[in-house]
Amino acid sequence: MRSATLAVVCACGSFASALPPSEFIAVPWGVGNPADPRAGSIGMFSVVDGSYLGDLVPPDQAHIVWPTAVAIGPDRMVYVSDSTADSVWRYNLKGEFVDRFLGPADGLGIVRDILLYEGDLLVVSIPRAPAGLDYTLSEIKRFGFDGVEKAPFVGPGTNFSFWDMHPVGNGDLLISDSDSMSGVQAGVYHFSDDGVDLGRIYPMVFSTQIVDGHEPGHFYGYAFNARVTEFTLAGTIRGVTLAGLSNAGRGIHPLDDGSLLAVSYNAGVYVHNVQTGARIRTIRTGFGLYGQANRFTVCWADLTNDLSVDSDDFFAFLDAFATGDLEDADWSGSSDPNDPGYGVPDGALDADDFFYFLDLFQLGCP
Ligand SMILES: [Ca+2]
Ligand SMILES: [Ca+2]
Repeated sequence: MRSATLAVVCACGSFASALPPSEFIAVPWGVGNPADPRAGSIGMFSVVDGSYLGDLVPPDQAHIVWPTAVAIGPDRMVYVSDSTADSVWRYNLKGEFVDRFLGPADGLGIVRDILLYEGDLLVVSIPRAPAGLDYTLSEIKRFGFDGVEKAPFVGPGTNFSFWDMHPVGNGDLLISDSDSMSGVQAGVYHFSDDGVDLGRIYPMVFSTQIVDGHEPGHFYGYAFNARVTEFTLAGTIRGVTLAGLSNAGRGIHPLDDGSLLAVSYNAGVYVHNVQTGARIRTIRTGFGLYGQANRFTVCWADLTNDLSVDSDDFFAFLDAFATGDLEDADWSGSSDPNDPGYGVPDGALDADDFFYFLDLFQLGCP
């Protein structure tokens, strides 16, 4: 259920001392180790080599517990599914908490995945039952970005243990079924754009994320046992187990340098050779309750939200600045890229915001 008011809190720490990247892979990090200074954040990682670039959402101990996926809506808002809170949290692009967009009052159980789909938000919801999960009522719900629920993409009654959803390109989705406790055989399935099961492509227990492969028309499916399967809609091609990530695979994403960003739910973020499985780089370590890896492109200064950065956005900023609109005009507490307050909203409008917005403006749209 959407909150009627917008709560704006300090975004201290969000992409300080650097401009945010226009293209990045977002990986949510839960509070598996609450003492970790980055617990409860959404990190941004390089699409080229997986290096850590800063936070899309700074550490937020009040909300993110065990995040599963990130989506950026057509409204320039950041959506984070949380499997412990049975909720979808909403943040603005400055990393400030906005509200609980969806929660138990909207009929959500454990939320394993969210996906921006044809202007709506798809939500994998597995109801909680006294004895555990209730797969007889599992479904893929569908909501407009006004928070109004629509007819589900897949309604209850399939007994699927849905986990990840990935678009094929024609409206169809690849959807993983994580286990066979419901009687449905675990694996990666192909669903039509009207939510009909077209069959299993390959069997796999706890298949946690499906992404595009490096080669067009190919996909990678990841599983809890750190196994990466390369496949097409017609079937599997090859598989490799990522070294050193046994029994903890949570998310993957192809990198532009040909390697693979790998996310372990309890052990960190790494870069692996997708041919051999060998570990190439360690990006982040530690017990974190990590989620899936999703790639985004953001035009930061596009205040008019038309996927172009031009004079309209500059005048929109000036209007917001002149009317004291902190939401659109307060971006920074410093104009010095070396200052920790650079890129961190400070609740005040002054020349720092003007010069920081100019820096964002120069980034344009990639
Ligand atoms: Ca614009
Ligand atoms: Ca400011």
